[in-house]
Amino acid sequence: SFDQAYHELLTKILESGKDKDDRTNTGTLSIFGHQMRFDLSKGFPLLTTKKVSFKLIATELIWFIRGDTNIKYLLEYNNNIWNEWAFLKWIESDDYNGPDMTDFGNRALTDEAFNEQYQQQLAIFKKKILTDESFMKQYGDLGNVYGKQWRQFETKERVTDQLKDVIEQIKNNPYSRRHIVSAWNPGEIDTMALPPCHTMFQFYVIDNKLSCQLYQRSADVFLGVPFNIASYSLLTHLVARECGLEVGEFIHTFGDAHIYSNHIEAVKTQLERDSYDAPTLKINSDKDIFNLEYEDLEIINYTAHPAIKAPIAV
Ligand code: DHF
Ligand code: TMP
Repeated sequence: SFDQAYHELLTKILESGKDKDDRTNTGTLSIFGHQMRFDLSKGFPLLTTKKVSFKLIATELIWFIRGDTNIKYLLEYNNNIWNEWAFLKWIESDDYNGPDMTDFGNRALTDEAFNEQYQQQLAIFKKKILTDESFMKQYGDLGNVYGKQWRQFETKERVTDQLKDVIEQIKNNPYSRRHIVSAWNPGEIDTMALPPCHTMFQFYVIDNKLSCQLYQRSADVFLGVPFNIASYSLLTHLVARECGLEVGEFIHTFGDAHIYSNHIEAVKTQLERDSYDAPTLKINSDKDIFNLEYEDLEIINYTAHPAIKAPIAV
């Protein structure tokens, strides 16, 4: 099953990962270099050993495809996965004059009184993003993150719509070895709330099937990776459909693959569970990839064990 490849990665990190300090001061077990393969003709790889929200994954992917970088779109779908990184820019700005929120991610976990203050400030922030347009434009934006790089990668000479170009190339020149989209724009890294973790991907066509390989430079294997697998699998489906191809494989290649120290117990709980059959994806529309909406997508026959909560390292 699809869960098996994921469980093998978790087990490998538990067994052979090295203790490694990290930017967030959480601490990780880490390995460098790993690959998983998912045959998309066998179902859709949404994990079944813990419930993963397809809605959060699909709305985030459509947000990238739209070239959007402002969390307002996500909040309208009640998708909160990027809030912390927009909030961080807000509290570090001169316009913020509420209570001190320095290192809120770590302090919220250890100081209950602080956590209450933080939840309150975050709620105020979200409300302002949704109701105050000029605030939203300034503080809802994460900088030149994925959506910007996929659709408007800027170099000195020109602005490139990489996603549109790669789709044209797949249609007209399927056997090319240059079907690449890069989110890593070295000159713009310092403008981003978080430098891209899924750094670049490549498409490949054989036997009328489209495959996709992602290079992920840094992977939070418990929280981020279940989203990343499903997100790129969905992207492969959407691009294949756009190009009149069947789906082949999604190949997930990693640089630093880590388990945060405060996720270890959650990982052990998940590893004790048996998988269910994978669900399938249904696309209920013939809109093109750039106009498709979340409401056009459907996951069917999804049975999964309950979600497992764990704190995210900011
Ligand atoms: N930072 C870190 N440390 N790890 C990440 O995986 C990560 N991912 C980002 C941004 N920054 C990150 C964007 N993607 C969640 C999942 C993916 C994601 C951000 C957050 C997450 O918290 N998932 C939870 C619950 C989500 C919810 O229900 O709101 C989960 O249990 O899957
Ligand atoms: P880093 O920039 O210091 O590598 O931190 C980024 C963290 O976010 C790291 O734990 C990897 C994780 N991450 C994912 O695993 N998947 C994602 O899609 C994103 C955005 C982040």
